[in-house]
Amino acid sequence: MALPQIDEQRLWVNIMETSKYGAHKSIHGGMSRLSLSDGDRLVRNWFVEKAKSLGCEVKVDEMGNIFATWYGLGSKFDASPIGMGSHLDTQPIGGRFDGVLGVIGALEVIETLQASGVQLGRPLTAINWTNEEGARFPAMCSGSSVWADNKVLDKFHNLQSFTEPGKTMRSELATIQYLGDTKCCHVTNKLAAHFELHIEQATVLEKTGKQIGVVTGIQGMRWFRIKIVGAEGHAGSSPMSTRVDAMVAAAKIILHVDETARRVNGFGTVGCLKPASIATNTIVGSVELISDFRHASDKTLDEVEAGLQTLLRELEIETPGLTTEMKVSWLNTAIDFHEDAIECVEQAAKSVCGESHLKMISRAAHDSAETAKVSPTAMIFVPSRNGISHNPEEYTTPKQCLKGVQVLLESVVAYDRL
Ligand code: HGY
Ligand code: MN
Ligand code: MN
Repeated sequence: MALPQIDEQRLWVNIMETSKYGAHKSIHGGMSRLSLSDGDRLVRNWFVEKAKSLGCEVKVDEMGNIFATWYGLGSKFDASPIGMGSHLDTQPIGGRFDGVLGVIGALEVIETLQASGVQLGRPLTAINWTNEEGARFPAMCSGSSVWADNKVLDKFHNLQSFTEPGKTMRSELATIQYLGDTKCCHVTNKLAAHFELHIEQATVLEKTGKQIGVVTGIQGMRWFRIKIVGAEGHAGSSPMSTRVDAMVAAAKIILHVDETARRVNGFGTVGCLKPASIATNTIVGSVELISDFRHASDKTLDEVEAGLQTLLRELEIETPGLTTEMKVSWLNTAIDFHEDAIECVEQAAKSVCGESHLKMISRAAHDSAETAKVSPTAMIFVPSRNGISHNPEEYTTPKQCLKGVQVLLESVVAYDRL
């Protein structure tokens, strides 16, 4: 029986529908839908209502992860479902496709299969993972991390907002955990497999002219959270020779991260910088920053971490009175996905677009790095225009979205038939 085709128009309308929820940060239609914000609450409610309209059973767990399960024709109630997950939260000035395509695509797969009468042995679950971005609460993939290992629940519940004193994931979850009449409950981490459709957020597919990325793994990453303590002082009368300027130390760290990344052919960024004071005429007494560093080799990441520790010691020696402290606030080792799940994606890609697919690793991190710890997992990429993401200009065409969701549908069916 030929597999049903995704409805391009309905898919696009639903992707654009999510853009209504959250603040538009630019005329380009960029999105700002921080995790557990009002915009996130609204889009979650929309997702739950849509899933219920498809006859899905909807559950919300202690991290606010939403699981919408469809028991299709022939699926056994006791069979572990095949998950299709991603995230609806965005960066503070983000795009409209990062994460969204995977969540909307999952609903589209369920709706398309429902109408086709295709027999499936397993239920299908569309998943919205909480706080994938880690932009508001600085640790990525919070929801999927706790799903994969419930022992870290308290750690993530106690995550403090980086910019809103007193706000924690727990306090914000308390305001949104119950979506309509959907009750919060513990959802076991039993998925037969997890497939995530996502935009590539780089230019490999565009440069090679391929339509689909068969993603075989994700590079490693670490977030180094560094606190620098110096001393406030008068900008006009404090001699340069006796200053303990935390901002100058921060600047040296930022440059070190950039130079190191270029040297080891990695990816180094400081996107979070929080001085204790913001005043033109006062020397900054303390600064907190978080560096995001990524590389395909965990050994290189170890060396980068050691290099940063050495730099901090040097800064303390050259500036008497300065103290520093570094913690790793987020870490994912380089991860390989599962052969059988990759096989299903490759088979689906061939069916949808012939040879126009490419095996590749992901530079960006995803919830699939967490699900891969407990379930066979693989990912599907579609191109990003000029590789732009975490930016209002993020764009993928309706046709490219369609191809990706069709591959998601056919990957899921292929896995179900293994
Ligand atoms: O940071 C990442 O790689 C993901 O887009 N949150
Ligand atoms: Mn993402
Ligand atoms: Mn992202």
